Amino acid sequence: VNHATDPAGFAAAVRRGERAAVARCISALERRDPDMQALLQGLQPLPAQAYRIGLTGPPGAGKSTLTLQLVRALRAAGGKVGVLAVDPSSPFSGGALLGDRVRMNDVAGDEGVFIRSLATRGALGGLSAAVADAADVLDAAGFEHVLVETVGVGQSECDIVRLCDTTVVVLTPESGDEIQVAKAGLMEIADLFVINKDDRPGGERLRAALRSMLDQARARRPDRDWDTPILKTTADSGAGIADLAAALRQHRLHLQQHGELAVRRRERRRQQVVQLAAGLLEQRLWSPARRALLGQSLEAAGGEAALAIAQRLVDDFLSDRSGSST
Ligand SMILES: Nc1nc2c(ncn2[C@@H]2O[C@H](COP(=O)(O)OP(=O)(O)O)[C@@H](O)[C@H]2O)c(=O)[nH]1
Ligand SMILES: [Mg+2]
Repeated sequence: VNHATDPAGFAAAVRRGERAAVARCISALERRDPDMQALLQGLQPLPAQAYRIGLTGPPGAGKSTLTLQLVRALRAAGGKVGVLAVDPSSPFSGGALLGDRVRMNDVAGDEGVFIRSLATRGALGGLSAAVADAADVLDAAGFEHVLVETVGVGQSECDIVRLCDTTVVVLTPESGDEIQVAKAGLMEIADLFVINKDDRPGGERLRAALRSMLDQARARRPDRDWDTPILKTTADSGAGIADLAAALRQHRLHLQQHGELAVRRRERRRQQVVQLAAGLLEQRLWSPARRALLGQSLEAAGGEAALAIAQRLVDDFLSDRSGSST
């Protein structure tokens, strides 16, 4: 089924969870295909059943390995599991982690598991919008869990994390992580901490450091009634994964019982709309005519202030709205 010639049939195939259709749908959204609005429209209303779990942390912390172990654990409880990996350093392929010695053949051959790497940047709404849309596609296709892996270093990664219901921050006993945590503001976004590579020394020291930082944060925000757990895992061997899966279930329950899940999801939609609106505006602003105008302004001698040029371009855009769409 082709989404251009038979949009309704294509949407139905996605909803039935047909893998090829799901994959092509996500690819189209990743490219920010011109048809994507119609594509997404065909998937409405979303079941809103997919629980989104974000895993973030420094490169090499073991997020991908941990993700695959979690896929296994979640699959054991039934329900389909999708993975969206936004980590160019450790790409997935066919359900396996490329270049990794952990072979997960049970995951790779499992029809109930869908794994995709995403890497598009700069398109409409940015990478986080593409990830949000891909998660919606998996939701429409009947996935119960969507795991989102992202390298936790910058603003765009934090945006992606905010798309999730539960956020796991993955660290390792190696020194310096706790400073990164404080700097990157990961303290605020973590619902759960995982100290991975617990086969190495230093895990207890990091746990104590995190605990004291969490206690300080708690003193500042006494309204937060979720006591952020700090778990230890060895993703390579699978040690601690069952406890992590249990903690994730607990956090989900906590959000549901406190009405916070609905609040988070509403906030997520708000962010999605705000980002998309900004993207749409930007597309309209940079029409060929205005790009030419920008070029001319920069060519013109005189060292005009950048803000003045920007102001003129925006004024031109605003006065142009009612006329032809140049
Ligand atoms: N020693 C040890 N190595 C691990 C553990 N978990 C993952 N690794 C290894 O760490 C490396 C990076 O793992 P990866 O999952 O790609 O990390 P990511 O960059 O955070 O996704 C790989 O070689 C893994 O095999 C662990 O618990 N202990
Ligand atoms: Mg990775």
